[in-house]
Amino acid sequence: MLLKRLRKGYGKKLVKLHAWNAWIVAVLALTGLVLAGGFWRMALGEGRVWIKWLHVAVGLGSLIPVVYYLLLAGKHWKQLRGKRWQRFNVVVVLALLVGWLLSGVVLWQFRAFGPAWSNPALTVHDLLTWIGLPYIIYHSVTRVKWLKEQPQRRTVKAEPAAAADREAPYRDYAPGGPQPLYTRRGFIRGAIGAGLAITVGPSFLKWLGSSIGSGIGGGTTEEWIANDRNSLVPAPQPLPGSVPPSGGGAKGNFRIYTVTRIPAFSNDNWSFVLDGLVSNKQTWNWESFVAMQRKVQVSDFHCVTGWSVYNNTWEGIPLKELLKEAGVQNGAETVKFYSGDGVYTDTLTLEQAMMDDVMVAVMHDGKPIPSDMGGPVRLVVPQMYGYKSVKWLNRIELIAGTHTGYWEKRGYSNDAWVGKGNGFG
Ligand SMILES: Nc1nc2c(c(=O)[nH]1)N[C@H]1C(S)=C(S)[C@@H](COP(=O)(O)O)O[C@H]1N2
Ligand SMILES: [Mo]
Repeated sequence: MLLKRLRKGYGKKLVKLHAWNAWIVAVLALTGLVLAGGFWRMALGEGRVWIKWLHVAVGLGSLIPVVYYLLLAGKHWKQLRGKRWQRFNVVVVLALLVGWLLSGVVLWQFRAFGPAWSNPALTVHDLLTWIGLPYIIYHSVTRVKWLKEQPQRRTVKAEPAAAADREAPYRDYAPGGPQPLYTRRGFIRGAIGAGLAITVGPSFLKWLGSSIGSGIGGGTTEEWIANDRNSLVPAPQPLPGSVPPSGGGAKGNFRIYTVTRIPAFSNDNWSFVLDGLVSNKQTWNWESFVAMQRKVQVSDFHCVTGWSVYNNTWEGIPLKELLKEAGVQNGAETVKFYSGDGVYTDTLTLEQAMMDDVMVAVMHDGKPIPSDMGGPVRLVVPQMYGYKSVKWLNRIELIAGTHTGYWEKRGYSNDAWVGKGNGFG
């Protein structure tokens, strides 16, 4: 029987399994943190897409040890009779792996599932990481051999110690529960636990606050201007549809993404250019730009990494109107958008650019768009994934032929429609 064969040499197998699992979790943790960390968006560029595939592949691969363990689990479980702490540990690790795997599959196939699935999947994936990673770090650090051994036993020669260590994965901390705090080991574990709580805790609470809370912070327009790195004057005066926001206030939070440092602008160095294959090339300064007629619209915003912000009230100039004013010439095929960060670009076809809801936005929920969200001016393309919504927009050029945008160059699909994909974008 398969099971019987599996169980032969089962002790060694469990040790190996444990080691494999540790490596898988380590790789997933590292790649996952790189993918989530804003810093790496700048530093990695194309490498980020490879890391994403590595993360997905290893993540899918984690199914193997899980299934393998489940085949051996019966025997292991019996062996752990009475060892509540160890049984608890097994259940936690299994639950983490399965939870990460399921939510990860949804995030990987975000287009097939759509935002209604990918939003909760991302929350679950994050939550498991916030709980699971510190748990696993604690688990592995406190199990390092020297922590487990009594001071006098640490003098034992290398050979037997190594042999004893092989039993480590299923030796208990202490029968029946964790060590009391007043022993040396208990104290060190407690210290490590506290250290983790102190380092991870604040970011966790921040994340928790932002997942539960809605919208970006409160405050008045004056406060925003005073605190923002873009000090452009005069501030745009919101239309009635913006104050109060006709969408009722955004639900959810933007994760701030940038591939450069966040650029800062002032009246002196900011301009907006519309050029290329148009009859009236134009350059605006801030004063003339805020003087243009704006509109208000409510829309949802979706990112390919799984998060969405619903009911955004954007106020700005419909791109359609700008293009009409400019007089698009025959031969223009693509609308190319430049970010004032000097690096990021993206495109829409002329036809896509003429959609009613594509907006050159200057206000969000009745306030000037803060610099980290792409202010003073950002593009908003509600029907497409967020990477089309170029932040710090300062130039629109009409070109013949095509151009490949920043993320498209790095593996993202040029087709960014939300909810129209085939699942393999
Ligand atoms: N200039 C610039 N624009 C950008 C990006 C960027 O990194 N740089 N990221 C894009 C992506 S992938 C998304 S999801 C949204 C995120 O907008 P937010 O940072 O306001 O949340 O901006 C898009 N526009
Ligand atoms: Mo995105």
